[in-house]
Amino acid sequence: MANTKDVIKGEEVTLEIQPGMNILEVNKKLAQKNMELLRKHNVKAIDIMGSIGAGKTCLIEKLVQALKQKYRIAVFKGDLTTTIDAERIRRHGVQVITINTGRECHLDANVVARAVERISLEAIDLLIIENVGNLICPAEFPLGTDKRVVVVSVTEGPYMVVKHPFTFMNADVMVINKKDLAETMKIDTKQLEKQVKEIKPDVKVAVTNALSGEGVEELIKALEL
Ligand SMILES: Nc1nc2c(ncn2[C@@H]2O[C@H](COP(=O)(O)OP(=O)(O)OP(=O)(O)O)[C@@H](O)[C@H]2O)c(=O)[nH]1
Ligand SMILES: [Mg+2]
Repeated sequence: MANTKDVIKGEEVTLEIQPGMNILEVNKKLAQKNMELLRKHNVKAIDIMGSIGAGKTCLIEKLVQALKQKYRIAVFKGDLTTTIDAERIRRHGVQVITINTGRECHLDANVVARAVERISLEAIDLLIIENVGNLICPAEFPLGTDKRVVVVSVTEGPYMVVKHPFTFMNADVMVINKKDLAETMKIDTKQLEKQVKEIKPDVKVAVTNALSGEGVEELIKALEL
């Protein structure tokens, strides 16, 4: 079970917002501060976004397994109320902090700053953040990471890219996951790749099976890790 120190509850979180301040602007400033702090300590950080069940946690497990010899890793896991994913990731021997957001459908730079206070930045080189499962809300709230990843799975159908352009405009890497189910779902991953490149020409794309680990090396390259 998680130590209570490893769980941050949504109700503890307060954003210091003055009347008239724009919440997105405040978040941007806090994200900048997070980025400066992480860079000062040479910690690379990655924000992993994507819809519910797209395979974010499975991919993080595979990334941790592949990278834990090379980097000292910590993971922040955003979830409404549970610590289920945190337990899954913790099995791989890395420090995990759960950020329970309550009713919020995304993490923000403020809660991430709170979580950063609970880890020793001297003791890590890589911070992986699993955002709350949602393809829309997290995009508007940068956290101060070096890279932003959007995970989609072929089981979400053929239109998730064209229907959510704003999410992909903010992404450095798109993962098309569950490639083992592409044929059954009649999804052409090349078509999804073409669509995302029309929205964000420099986005990198990795096509993965997060259960077998196929494509994870491609993802690691796309993340420049
Ligand atoms: N067939 C197949 N199943 C997968 C793959 N990746 C993940 N799954 C399954 O999809 C389900 C959801 O995977 P998770 O990793 O929990 O997804 P998630 O995005 O973290 O979900 P939330 O945190 O709830 O938003 C699980 O049952 C996984 O076993 C894949 O590449 N292929
Ligand atoms: Mg998850």
